[in-house]
Amino acid sequence: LQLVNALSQALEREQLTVHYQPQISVINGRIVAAEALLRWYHPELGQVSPAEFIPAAEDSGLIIPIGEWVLRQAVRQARKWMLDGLDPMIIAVNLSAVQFRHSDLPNLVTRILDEEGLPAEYLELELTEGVAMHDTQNAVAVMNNLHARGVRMSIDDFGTGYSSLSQLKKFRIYKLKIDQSFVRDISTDPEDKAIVSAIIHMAKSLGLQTIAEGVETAGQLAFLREQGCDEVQGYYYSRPLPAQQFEEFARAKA
Ligand code: G
Ligand code: G
Ligand code: MN
Ligand code: NA
Repeated sequence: LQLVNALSQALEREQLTVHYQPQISVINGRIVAAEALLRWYHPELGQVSPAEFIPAAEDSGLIIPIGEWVLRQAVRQARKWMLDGLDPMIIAVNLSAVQFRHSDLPNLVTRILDEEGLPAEYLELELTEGVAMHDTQNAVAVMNNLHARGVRMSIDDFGTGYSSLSQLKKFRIYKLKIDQSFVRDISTDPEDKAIVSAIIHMAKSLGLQTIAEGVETAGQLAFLREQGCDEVQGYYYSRPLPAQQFEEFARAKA
């Protein structure tokens, strides 16, 4: 409850910020996208991880205003980078289950894109497997709606949930994000190698892109490249950065 009370004031007290982590093409090393990751600094609690406060935000309903704020910040930032002449890139925003099931989501997304002036094809929404697989029928309808509005969708933390191939086929997604728990030991663990390789090949045969999360070493990158993984994200390239630092990183890389 203390956490929820503090969180309910976080927006107006300007304690929330958004950091950005690059997603890099394996083929040419360019930044193809930036994932928006929420950060909360509370004067007494210190830095609180979203892994801790997102569940509380979902239970209390605070995720609706907070999620809207993150979406707007991220879309605004992407538009600003575009105007400032950075190479075009996609902005990826995490959606919680509660936001995804909220009936206003498709209209909200369109409204924010219009108001901030970002073409829909530059926005990607990351959904966890659990979100997509819970109430599949509704999930398919919402995805069709968002897809018709031109927004991309990806499946986050892929491999940790229970998606069946038949369900995956129905979803309007274009990318699978391979969970970092499988990526961590791919240089040494034969089972993780097999899992990651299988995900990449399955995705290819379904016409989906793949990105590996939590890439920290050159060895991991080499294996992923050899398997044909399209993109990588992780500390090997960059931690999530404040907007200004992300921009400097992007300019130095271009
Ligand atoms: O960035 P970090 O590793 O601390 O994030 C921890 C978890 O919080 C991750 O699962 C990430 O997807 C989630 N997260 C970060 N930002 C957001 C956000 O804006 N919305 C939602 N729903 N989840 C987020
Ligand atoms: O669940 P989601 O994939 O949205 O969460 C991404 C989380 O992973 C973020 O909190 C981010 O800070 C974290 N992260 C990003 N890159 C790395 C990495 O290379 N290693 C580790 N351990 N965590 C990472
Ligand atoms: Mn994510
Ligand atoms: Na993930």
